[in-house]
Amino acid sequence: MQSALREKLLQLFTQAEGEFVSGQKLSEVLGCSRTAIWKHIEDLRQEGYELEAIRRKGYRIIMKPEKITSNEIQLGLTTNYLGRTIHYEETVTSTQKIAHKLAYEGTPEGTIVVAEEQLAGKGRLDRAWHSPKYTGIWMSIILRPTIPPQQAPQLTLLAAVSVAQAIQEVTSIEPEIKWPNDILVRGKKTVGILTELQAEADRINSVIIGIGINVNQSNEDFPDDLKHKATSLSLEAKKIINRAELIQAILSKLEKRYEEYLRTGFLGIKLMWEAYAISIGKEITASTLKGKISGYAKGITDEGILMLEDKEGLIHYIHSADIEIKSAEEQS
Ligand code: BT5
Repeated sequence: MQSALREKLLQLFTQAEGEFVSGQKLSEVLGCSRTAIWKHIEDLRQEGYELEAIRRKGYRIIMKPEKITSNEIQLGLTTNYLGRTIHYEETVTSTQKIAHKLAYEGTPEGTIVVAEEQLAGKGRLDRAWHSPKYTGIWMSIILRPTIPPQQAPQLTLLAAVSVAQAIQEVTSIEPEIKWPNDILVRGKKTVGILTELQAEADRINSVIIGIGINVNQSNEDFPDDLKHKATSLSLEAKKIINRAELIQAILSKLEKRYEEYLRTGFLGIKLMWEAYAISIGKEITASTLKGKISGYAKGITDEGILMLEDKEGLIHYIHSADIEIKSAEEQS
């Protein structure tokens, strides 16, 4: 089905809020025959929409599919370019992999890749990201900022702020950010962000921001090794969350924050980030590729680098690490 027509049809059903829309009205508004409408309805059924048809009354929507469709993301999207090109797939190895290929081929800035399931979802340092079907948001976003490659880690913090703001807006949950890329709810990991680059020594070609969000998983959906340290928004908010709506909110916040960042620099993002930060002002251990350092997390620099003060009062500038926050009892 033509996507504009499909969008209009879904819009009519959405406006009807579960009430019947007559075949007559559908064919008038969409400008096609009633037989054509019937065919479009069949197409929607194929996609997993549950529609009821009653003679003389028309059609009504009973259930939208569990799937996120590109249309649902685009319907009501308020951005100028983020999410205006969508690559949606049912099952992928990793959305990052597809996004890398698209970026290399020159896809427009703001292109997103969204999948229902990842068979080889990636975390940092080749760790695995658990991405079961229909439950989460597994999304990669392609940006082409004109910033030096060394500043790219700032985009991880920018993305974390945008996702945290969107979560707060859509679910009323108050998330927390653990430097650099984790979003936690009540101390449990709910979101992971992976920023990857296609760059030359002094210029960025593309930044691929991978965002993984546990949205509607129940406790049983998590493997044993994650059960105690991960949670989903739905478990925390105690209701099912509309994934398409959350994607829209993320894209909207991210575009705003990104535009501000390109115009005015990192400082504004830093202030917003600090409002969510839980790892600052605490005793932490940072595991870096060079080894572990323990100390007091003083804050982040104006560039987004973590400052850790060790027992001797020496400040370590940490560009990338896994952070463990010492428990309340261990804090001195
Ligand atoms: C991250 O890595 O947190 C970045 C995750 C990025 C995932 C997105 S999904 C869309 C895009 N496509 C991809 O293939 N990836 C991106 P890191 O900080 O290294 O954390 C990884 C660790 O988090 C794992 O070793 C597990 O301990 C834990 N983990 C794995 N899956 C999880 C999940 N669903 N929820 C919470 N924790 C998880």
